[in-house]
Amino acid sequence: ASAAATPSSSNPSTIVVNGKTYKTDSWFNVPENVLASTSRKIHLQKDHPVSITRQIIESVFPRPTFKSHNEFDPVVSTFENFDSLGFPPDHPGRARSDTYYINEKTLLRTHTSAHEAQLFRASESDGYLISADVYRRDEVDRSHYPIFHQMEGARVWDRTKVPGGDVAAAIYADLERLPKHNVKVDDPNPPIHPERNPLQAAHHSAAEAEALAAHLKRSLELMVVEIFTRAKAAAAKADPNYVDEPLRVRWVEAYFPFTSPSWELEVYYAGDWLEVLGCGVSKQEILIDAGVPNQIGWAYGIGLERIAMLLFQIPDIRLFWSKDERFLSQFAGVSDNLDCLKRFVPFSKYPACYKDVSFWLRSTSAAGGNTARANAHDWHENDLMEIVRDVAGDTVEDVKMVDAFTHPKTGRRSMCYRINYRSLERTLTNAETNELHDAVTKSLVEKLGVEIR
Ligand code: FA5
Ligand code: MG
Repeated sequence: ASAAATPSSSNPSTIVVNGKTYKTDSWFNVPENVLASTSRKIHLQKDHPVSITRQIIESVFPRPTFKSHNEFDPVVSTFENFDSLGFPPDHPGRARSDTYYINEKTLLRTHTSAHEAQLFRASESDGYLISADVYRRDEVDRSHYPIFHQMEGARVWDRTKVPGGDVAAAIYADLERLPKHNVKVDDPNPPIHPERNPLQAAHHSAAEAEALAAHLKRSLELMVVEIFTRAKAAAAKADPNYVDEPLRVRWVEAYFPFTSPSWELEVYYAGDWLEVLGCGVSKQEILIDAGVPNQIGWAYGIGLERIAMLLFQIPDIRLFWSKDERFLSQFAGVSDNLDCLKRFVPFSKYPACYKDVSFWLRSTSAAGGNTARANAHDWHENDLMEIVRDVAGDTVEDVKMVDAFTHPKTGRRSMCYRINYRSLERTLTNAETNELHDAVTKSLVEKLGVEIR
């Protein structure tokens, strides 16, 4: 029910992802640069910081309890990505303004949770990990990119297989076997809240849900402790005067259609709380649908770039996609020896060049046809973000709205965005930046039908 950035007239009728061919239809909205990145697999590239981060987290969730799956294809069905997880039909995540569709029933996964049902069904181990590239139409800035990586983790217990049939006691016994840590954790809310974060009363006793919550939280706290211990060691090696700030983490209540109760874990970093993962007690319907009704368990989804940025002090998410040796060579040898981790040393930044673009949105009556037409009623900022990315690629550092107003007489809406052009690889010439900006402006007019002011 929303605008696609690409007019259907210019869409290819089939596309190829990782060697497989897919038919497109009017839902297709994947730009070339995003399609091209589906083959990069940087989470598996030796000595790449995303891959190193994956290895460190995997070490906290070891075999044989956890089995890793790192090669799942990014193309999944709407059923796998949404329906199997209980997303309602009108959930905003399904909109074409937020998600990359290949056709009406096929998309680039927006999260690793798309593979939960199949692995619960396979039931090969007591737990699993999935690391993979995920895709979202999103804003453009230092911490957001249309492709990033997640690691999913899940752990289950089978009621019929635990000693004495007391699954809560079995979970607490496993919790006792986990290491302890002495990091300060803020967790002010009760594990279960009747309205805000409810127990699945039809399926779990409060004692079971509390046992799962305690095991889940300790497991993820240990993961963060592992990351920060390594980050601190690397920082101290780089700077003998390094004074470490004590790690602070907190649990906040959250909502996901496929867990209840649910939480997010935040880490205090550079003066602010940063969300690093979402998690919760798996909805029992998913396990029942997967044919394992006797199992109960927890699941989490973590952003690997967010963790890698903390671990290596990497300031800009675009760097993960760089093929520049000044970036990649800094991590050489780490995949084979996680203890020789080094902090990232930024290379000099090239100058930024700011350009504004101001335009009127089309009035609603002028909008029509099947192509995307940005009128005030149907304006999706992500459409603009994607056009900027599509034209200017990684030479755009960020895009910010600097002004918006509605004309008091005509009712037309005007917007102004400021685009920061900066290459990670060289100084852009003024002529070059102007050319890019002209191309962005032209594309905004063509694809969104805006009128430049
Ligand atoms: C999810 O994607 C859920 N599937 C997580 C989950 C799994 C919950 C299992 C419960 C059980 P969310 O959209 O919040 O949730 O993303 C999870 C993490 O991915 C975030 O905490 C963040 O670390 C990372 N992330 C999300 N969006 C971006 C982005 N645009 N760029 C980089 N990292 C992101
Ligand atoms: Mg979130």
